[in-house]
Amino acid sequence: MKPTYTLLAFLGVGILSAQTLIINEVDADSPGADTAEFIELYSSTPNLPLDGYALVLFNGSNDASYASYDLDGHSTDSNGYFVIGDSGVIGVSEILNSSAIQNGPDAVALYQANKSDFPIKAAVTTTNLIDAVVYDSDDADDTGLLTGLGKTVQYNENELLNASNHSLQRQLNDGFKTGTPTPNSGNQVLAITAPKIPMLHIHPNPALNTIKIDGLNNEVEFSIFSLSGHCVLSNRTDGSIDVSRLTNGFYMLEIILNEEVIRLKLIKH
Ligand SMILES: [Ca+2]
Ligand SMILES: [Ca+2]
Ligand SMILES: [Ca+2]
Ligand SMILES: [Ca+2]
Repeated sequence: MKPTYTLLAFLGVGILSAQTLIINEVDADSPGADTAEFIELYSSTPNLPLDGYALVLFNGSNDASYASYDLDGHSTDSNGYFVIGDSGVIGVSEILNSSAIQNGPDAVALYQANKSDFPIKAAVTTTNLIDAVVYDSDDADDTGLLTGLGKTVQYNENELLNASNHSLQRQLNDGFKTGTPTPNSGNQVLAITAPKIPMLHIHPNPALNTIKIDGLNNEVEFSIFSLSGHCVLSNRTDGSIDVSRLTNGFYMLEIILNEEVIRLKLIKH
């Protein structure tokens, strides 16, 4: 029966190496006095017990913890979701304490650990780290949090200038995008991608007539797409683009650089 053992060994490796529990959505800034904040976890296995896991909130100002929660006794639901948040949030299973979720630059991290391992002001660490999200609301990247949690991308909850009504939602490609919150249910498939290569910047943005692309050293192909996905402008550029003919609104500027597609949000006004 050697083939069976080989198959089982293969499946075993697959199951062990797959990430079974992730941070799926973060809503740190909610309307008014921030009383609808939440963090959503997701397990590919339904009803996954959360014994042995702890959720830790890190403060970007000192790269140390400001709150931690033991998840023992909880489990994800039949769809794989678990929500910790304010009392009015749909599907909430664990209520946040008064320190709530800071609006960034801060981080949310999931550990195989106990709350007692992370007293207030415990330093960021990758030891026993399962998943982490570093986020902000129009703030500069916090290298202390990113490095301390082994991450390279910080996500902006205010990416579409609506942080209080949007949450950060994990997408299939593993990045986060912003949209109307979906606590305890599947994330939206969202069209606007947060810039993943931070060395390219558009200015001015919002733009009136001409935009300049900082960080571009050679001529590249570009396309500008409307929110509905229509290409409204396409050409080559060495750094400036005339956008005066675009109607006001949100666009996505797509640049092909070194065979990589870079997407940047553009607002025309
Ligand atoms: Ca929000
Ligand atoms: Ca910091
Ligand atoms: Ca908040
Ligand atoms: Ca969700």
